[in-house]
Amino acid sequence: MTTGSLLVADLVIAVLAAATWLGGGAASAARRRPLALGLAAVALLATLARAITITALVRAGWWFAAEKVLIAAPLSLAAVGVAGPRLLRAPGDIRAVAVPLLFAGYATSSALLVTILHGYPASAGAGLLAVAGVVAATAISGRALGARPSRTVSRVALVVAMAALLTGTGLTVAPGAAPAVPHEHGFPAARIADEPTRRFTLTAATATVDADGRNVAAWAFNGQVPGPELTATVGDVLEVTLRNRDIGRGVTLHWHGYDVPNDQDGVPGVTQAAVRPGQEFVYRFRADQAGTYWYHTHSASDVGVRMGLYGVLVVRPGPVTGLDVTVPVHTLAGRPLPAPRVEKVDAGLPARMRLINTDSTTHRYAVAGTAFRVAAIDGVDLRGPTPLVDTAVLIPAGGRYDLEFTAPATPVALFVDGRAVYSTGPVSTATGAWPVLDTLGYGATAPVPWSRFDKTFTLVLDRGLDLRRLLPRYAHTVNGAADPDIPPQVVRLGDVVRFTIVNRSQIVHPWHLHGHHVLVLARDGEPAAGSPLWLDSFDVRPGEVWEVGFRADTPGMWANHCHNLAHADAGMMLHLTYS
Ligand SMILES: [Cu+2]
Repeated sequence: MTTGSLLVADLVIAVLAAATWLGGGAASAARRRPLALGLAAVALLATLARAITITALVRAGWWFAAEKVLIAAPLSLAAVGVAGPRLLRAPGDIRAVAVPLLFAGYATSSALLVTILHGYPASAGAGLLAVAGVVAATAISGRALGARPSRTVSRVALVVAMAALLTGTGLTVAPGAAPAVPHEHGFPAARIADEPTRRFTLTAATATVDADGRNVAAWAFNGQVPGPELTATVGDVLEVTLRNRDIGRGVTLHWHGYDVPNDQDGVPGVTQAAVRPGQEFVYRFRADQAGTYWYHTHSASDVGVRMGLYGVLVVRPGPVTGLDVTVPVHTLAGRPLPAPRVEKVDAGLPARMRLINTDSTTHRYAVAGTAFRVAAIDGVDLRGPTPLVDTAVLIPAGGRYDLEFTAPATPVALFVDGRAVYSTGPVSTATGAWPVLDTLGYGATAPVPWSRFDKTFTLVLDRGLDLRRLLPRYAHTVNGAADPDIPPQVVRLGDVVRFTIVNRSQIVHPWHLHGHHVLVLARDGEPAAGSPLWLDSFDVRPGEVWEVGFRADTPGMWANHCHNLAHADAGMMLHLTYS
């Protein structure tokens, strides 16, 4: 069983336990004896079953189980300890066990709420608040059912609640917020003045564009979605003038995966101010990495990218030989882009398909009709990629895969989530059942270039109630905090840095560090076994633990966030900064 399914199973059992304890309490209050005993029996079993799921989660990693061990387990023990013996005595009047059963229900429910609303890390305050809630609810129920009110119980509730408030739940104490850093070093323009320069102008504006045969409202660069394809040859200087005609939320250009100098990175409030309507900003950097990349706005990035402010950036090592197609996949107003394209290709030609996922969720790609290799991921060539047949690849949000093959005499087709997007002739193949490539075991290995790490950071991804804002929100959190309250990660130039990224939530988080490619070291404790994977976007699925490393060699302040941009907007964003 994967850790992801264990997390789900544990949650389902916890909900079942809480619901049946509460149901049993209500049934006994209503003197429905058989129903009360039946529900209580289920509750008892479910509560005991959690011992198994919690133990398994501890074995998967303390991050997955901390609050369950420290808060849920004691509360569950209290539930069983209080309700169990009274049930066994099987009282003549079933109403006598109503309060103990309700107590058990409150105990298991409040532990559940700690997991759902507070998550990781466990805090004394959250535990005490949970206990105070249980005591108070039990006292109120007891009174409502005519039991003698107990002064001791009320006092205990009060003391525990006070202690909880004093300790703090961890949700109300703001650690140092990430400071906004003005860009202090400009790119030395003189140094690149003589080199071949590719100049582009991108004007952002509201527009109506055709999406899969229907006119939809969009935000577009130069009136088109995706924006113009920017191409360059290694060694060129790219000079891109960004203009904003009427995008009220502001626009920037972030060069996704392209490790540009920090002041060209296009993150508003961090490396530059957002470009407002009527303003412009000129980006200039040398194209010294070949590969497949993309650009997109980083201002109000969730809505901005979704509405169409993105495009392809391809840097080639030299002239194109054979077929070279880019396939930036996007969902615009619920319609899939790009439109299917059919192209006749001569047999024997070398072909490269550059697949780009510009959405916020994973897409599944499958090439039918030929063997192929995954030549590059996230712009970096793989080592010794072997031919694959009838195999699908999953590309995370923001990720790019370059597939290579030699065009056969028979038709080839690329399917994205089962939809034919590109073909050289009619192909009807069901690709849905194909196995998915695990890139961590693909290609030829090479040793990890570092033997020690100067800095190690752990990022535990979760959800939690964020009470630090005017309006509380159910945030996507890192280590229990949400943007802008996640402390920045501080490194020194030259440090070798390791990230441990843990997903204890129920959804995929495509992780994206700006300014650096990271080398995958291990997933779930298994060292990466194939070609070195230098990634800028990778899916951390529920229950997964990723270890990645990189050398801190590009000074500045860099965004480090989930590339499901709605998650980033809802708190899952922090910064890596150089001291
Ligand atoms: Cu996410």
